[in-house]
Amino acid sequence: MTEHVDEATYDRLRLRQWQAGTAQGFSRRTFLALAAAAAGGAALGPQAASADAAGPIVKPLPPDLFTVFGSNAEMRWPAMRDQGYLVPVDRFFVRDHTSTPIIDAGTWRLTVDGTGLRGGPAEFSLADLRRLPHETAIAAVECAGNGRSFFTTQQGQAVTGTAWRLGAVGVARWRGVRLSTVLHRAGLSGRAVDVMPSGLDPNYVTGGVDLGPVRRPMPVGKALHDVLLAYEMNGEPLLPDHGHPVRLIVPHWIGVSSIKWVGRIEVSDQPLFSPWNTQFYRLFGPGYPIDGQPFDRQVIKSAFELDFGATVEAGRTVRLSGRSWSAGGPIRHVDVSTDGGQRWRRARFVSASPAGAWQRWELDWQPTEGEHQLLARATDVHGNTQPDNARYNTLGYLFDAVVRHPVTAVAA
Ligand SMILES: Nc1nc2c(c(=O)[nH]1)N[C@H]1C(S)=C(S)[C@@H](COP(=O)(O)O)O[C@H]1N2
Ligand SMILES: [Mo]
Repeated sequence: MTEHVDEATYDRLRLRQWQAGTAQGFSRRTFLALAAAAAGGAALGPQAASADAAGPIVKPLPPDLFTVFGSNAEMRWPAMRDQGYLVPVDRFFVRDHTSTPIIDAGTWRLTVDGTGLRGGPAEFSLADLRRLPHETAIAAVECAGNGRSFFTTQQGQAVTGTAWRLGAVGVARWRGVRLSTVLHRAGLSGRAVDVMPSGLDPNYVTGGVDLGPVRRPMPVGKALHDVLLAYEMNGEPLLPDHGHPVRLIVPHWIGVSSIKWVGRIEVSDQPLFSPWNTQFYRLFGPGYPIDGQPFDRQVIKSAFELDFGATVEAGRTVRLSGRSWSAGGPIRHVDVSTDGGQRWRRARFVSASPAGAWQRWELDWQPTEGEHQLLARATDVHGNTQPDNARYNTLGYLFDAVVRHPVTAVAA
């Protein structure tokens, strides 16, 4: 069966194929026509989707747990302070391109079709999937734009898209069937190259153009390697907002790969493209190729379990806590500064991280009265570490730099 090529090789190859105009599904010509149309009208960009007045997200979004941006809601980090390893579903971030659909699990079907199958389309009901061997995996889902607002507030750079702080990430225990099991049942052929799941949520319309259902391809090697078709999150059926009845979980890849409300999976013997790996989710900007640099993997980040601008008590020991995570591998160590980056101390790990999805840590601190800047810098087992500055790209993806976190210590 096809080997699991590394993402860099896959991305380089797809960029060349895209530039050569050999794109199935969404051609470079369509892309250029759209870009020209958009130049005369509304700006292109994921933020352009209008938020539905009826409320695009179904679950409650209490202000102590979430900051809401239209059809997106980020978790407020203090909500994790007294929690265990997993993010409870009531505070897990939501990112909808349009709105959460309500899907009847009884009539839902998954269609698998395309030139990468030996025969015709295959259909699966939820009961069919539940009868197949199941697996559980603890994995993070993180939006590629998590941390985007710091390009502006910390680096003074203009970016478009939802102004996330650091709460567009969550770790959960997912249960479902391996995508490889379903693809083999559907008659996967040895000629299959790409696999593209699409969602059943409303089509994404931006700049007056209907871009169709949210969908994004991956190489067959990744699809067979570690991808799950999940129907449970933290031991319960998925909530509507998180993809009920079935979503993909694509470990280590940017959140948009983990298609929610999956209804169709196209398997192709040709490279596939969609707006979500061409006009969005590419790195554009000075120093990147004109057509954008494709990418799939997340980077490395850290967050304090504290609000930005939080108030703490001066003169007493404050237990700082936080989490760090890297798509490159488990975290090896985390260094924390409480004085704007002059002196650094190593944080102590809170329990092991068997799943490797993220690492909890803490550090005691005795603040003096006044304003302080907290910083946390993680390093993973492969030596990936957080830089002082994230590499600029106009859509504001992959912010990996150390974030400056202001707090005020006041006398009791
Ligand atoms: N069908 C569909 N799948 C989707 C999306 C969407 O809008 N529609 N959003 C994607 C993006 S950009 C992210 S970051 C994750 C968010 O998953 P969550 O809402 O469960 O946290 O879902 C992804 N899957
Ligand atoms: Mo995302």
